[in-house]
Amino acid sequence: MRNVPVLLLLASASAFGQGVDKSAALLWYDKPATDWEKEALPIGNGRMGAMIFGGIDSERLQISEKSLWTGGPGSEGGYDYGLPKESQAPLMRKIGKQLVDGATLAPEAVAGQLGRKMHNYGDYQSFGDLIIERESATAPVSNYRRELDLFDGVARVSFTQGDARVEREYFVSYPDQVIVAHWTSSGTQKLRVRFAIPDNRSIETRTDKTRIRVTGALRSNGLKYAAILRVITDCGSVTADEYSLQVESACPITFIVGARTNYEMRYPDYRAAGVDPADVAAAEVLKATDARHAALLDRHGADHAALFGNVRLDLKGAASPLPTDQLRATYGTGNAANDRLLETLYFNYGRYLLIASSRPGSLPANLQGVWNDKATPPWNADYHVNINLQMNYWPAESANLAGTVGPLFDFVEHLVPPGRIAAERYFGAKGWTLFLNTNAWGYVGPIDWPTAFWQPEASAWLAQHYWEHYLYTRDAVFLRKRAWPVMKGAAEFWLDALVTDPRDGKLVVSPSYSPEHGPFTAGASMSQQIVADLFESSLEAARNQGDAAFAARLDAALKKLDRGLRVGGWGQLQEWKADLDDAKDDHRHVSQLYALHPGHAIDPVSTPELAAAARKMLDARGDASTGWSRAWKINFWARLRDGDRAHKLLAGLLRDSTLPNLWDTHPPFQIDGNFGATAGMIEMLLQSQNGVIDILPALPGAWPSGAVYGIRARGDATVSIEWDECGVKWIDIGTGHAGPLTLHSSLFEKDFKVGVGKVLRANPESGRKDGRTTIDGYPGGRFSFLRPDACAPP
Ligand code: FUC
Repeated sequence: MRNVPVLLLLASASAFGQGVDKSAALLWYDKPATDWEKEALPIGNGRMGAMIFGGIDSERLQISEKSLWTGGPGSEGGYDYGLPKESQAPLMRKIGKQLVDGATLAPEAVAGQLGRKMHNYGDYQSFGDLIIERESATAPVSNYRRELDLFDGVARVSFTQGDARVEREYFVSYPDQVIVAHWTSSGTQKLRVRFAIPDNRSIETRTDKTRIRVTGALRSNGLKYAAILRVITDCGSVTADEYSLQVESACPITFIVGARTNYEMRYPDYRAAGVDPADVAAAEVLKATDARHAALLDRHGADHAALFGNVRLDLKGAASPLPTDQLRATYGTGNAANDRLLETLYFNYGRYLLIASSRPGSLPANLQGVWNDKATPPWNADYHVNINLQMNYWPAESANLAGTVGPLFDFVEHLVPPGRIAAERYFGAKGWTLFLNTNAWGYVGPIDWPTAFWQPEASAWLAQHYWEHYLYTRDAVFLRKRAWPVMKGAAEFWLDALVTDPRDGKLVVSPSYSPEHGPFTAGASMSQQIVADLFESSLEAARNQGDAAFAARLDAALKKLDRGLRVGGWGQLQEWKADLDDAKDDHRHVSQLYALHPGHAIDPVSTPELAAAARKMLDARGDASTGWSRAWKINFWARLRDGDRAHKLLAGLLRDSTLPNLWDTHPPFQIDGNFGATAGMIEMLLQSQNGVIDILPALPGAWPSGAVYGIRARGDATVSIEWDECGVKWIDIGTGHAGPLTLHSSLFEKDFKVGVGKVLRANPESGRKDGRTTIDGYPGGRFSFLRPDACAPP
């Protein structure tokens, strides 16, 4: 077979990141936002967030800073991290005994004994608003446009009024740690700018020439905050009164905002000793002022592109003249190319949102990412760890955004010291754990909401994120220094806390509760599956770390562990150890499918009966649900290799659980669904959970041709795929480590060409029926595979 010219290979590879259809990375609207939740557009740098309304005469930048939380240490009446003084272990054992032999307890009965009233738990706060008002003009406004450019990480507002063309730009810089607004107009701008700060804190405002400085402390806990604004313009004048600045200028006007608190993510006091947040913010604003707008924009653009530009998805959507709210409102009404545009945009938005809400140096993305406009947001805008925080980070590895995962690991590690006390006080166990939800203040105890207070498997589930990071990166230093201690602590906890089930002598979790559903029992499926997952990965990690004694303990426990995988009377994957499932129940949690996703014990190839039972359960629960639940189901169906059904769930999410600004709604707005769906779309295109890199495992009919570049597979591989109506036509794998990688694709079932480095040749293994081929990866390795024939669809 003749060699295919090298050029072919490069032609595909060079398309990466080039010639991208801008409309798939642009949210845009033809009117200002009036509703924070549904319409305003989010920008952020992980630590700070701002919502842009795009008002014509009055612009509102609603600002958040991740650490501004009420409650916690310093609160009146004290704070105990959810930890009782007395040991609850005897009570726990008593309740465990009440659950033997298949007995059940109502959640209310358990919460009445083990629940704990939230005391100074606190809420994530709005930092305040920056209000910029202009002297209003009477001429009518035309050509209004408000947009969010996902490629640049910049929001823009523009319009024409009379002779004046007005252009405004907004971004939050990670390298410079400031919010930047840049206003230009072809006429003179007369503006007044001020902060509007919520009244649950002390507020001291000082103005000085071109600067406003607001400082104070939350009444709740004394946490100090500071916001500083600097206005820069090269001509005209800036004057200050008591609370605001007046600007009159025919030159561009730049607004630079710094916002800080004296929070430090460190148990138990959570305060940065000796740090005045006003000094930190002032230094940041000063540095940014010296840098000027163009340099700030450049640095921000380069920083954002270094993450966002790693991946490109092309579903062959068509550029549309419709603004994003109308594109969404008309989704699914017959224009397939528009639908694919929205799907691609939604995928890009998920990646954008993670970059904007999770960067090293601050808390992880909470229930609302980093954006919040309330003093008492839904669920405190906290960290729920029975699905929500985990879901936030599902796309971090696969969507090539490993640079966003650091805050999760910093957060989890800081929970270990109080988590050790929780393990000891509640269970009399070693290791560490926490329950259903946590805050910025190391809350590790249960709360008292009967149907949502119990999930001691949270530490095990979070520890799996460390293992996954290792699988994706093969970073041995990370495994040794960060992953292993956290995993070992979580595994130690369950080695101590598991009990023997007299029914069959197996090790079970008891009391055990399937998230937010059903009664308390011993050995609910999800509990068992999470512990099994943790023990298996910890066993591998222990061997890798040469910890033979611990490996032996895990090995012994695994042999006796109930795996939580049972097929019940109507063919369903059971939620509990006893067959209690109601086929008519459509509860949003389908926790018993943890083993299908994010776990990997259920797999249509190696465990077809369990996969069929999972399908049965999903069919019974139905496709309609709340935002994050639909997002999880995209992942489930992708893992079942049913691309059309996964797509149906995605379509339902876009139609029924997505707001005009493309935020996921539970309702209310909850960002996990954005992230879960982005991860699910990758699961449709690439999977690697069971030792095989599976190319297009669940491609839906709705995506007949397309391409994805730069997504990640376990084994430290970066994967690009192009496909058309005849199937896969090109695969490119970049490898980061030495070692074999097994690939699966329909491409390998027929003759194909392979290029290692730069040379393409016919592959000796061509035509393998099982569609598998193996490559020997190496650092900096590059392997390409090409279908030799052009596509001639019937
Ligand atoms: C979990 C879910 C709820 C909600 C809450 C924030 O407890 O069961 O539906 O999403 O998190």
